[in-house]
Amino acid sequence: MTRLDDEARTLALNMLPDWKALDERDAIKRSFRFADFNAAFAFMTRLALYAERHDHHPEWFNVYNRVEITLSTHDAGGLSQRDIDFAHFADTVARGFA
Ligand code: H2B
Repeated sequence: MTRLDDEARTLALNMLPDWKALDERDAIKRSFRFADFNAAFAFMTRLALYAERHDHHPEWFNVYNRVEITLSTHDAGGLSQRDIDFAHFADTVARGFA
């Protein structure tokens, strides 16, 4: 897996308006909010199965109904297409809980 170049990165992030690039490193982050912990954990379970299937894992933080996710490809030292794909999957799953 290789890091996205500047043009690919810009194009990809334009399609993920809810995700913000971090200042401190090459990673993107989004916070999700759900009705309650049950919904948040169900969301995390869907993402956990995706992560295992794709061997690509999120950095995340959960408090009750809030899930903060940071995505970066550690092996590549920055953002790769795997992070973009994961972010789209997370957005799609979250929409199912709205
Ligand atoms: N997840 C993320 N986010 N970045 C990686 O580089 C990565 C991963 N590498 N999950 C995988 C696992 C690697 O460590 C294993 C050995 O395939």
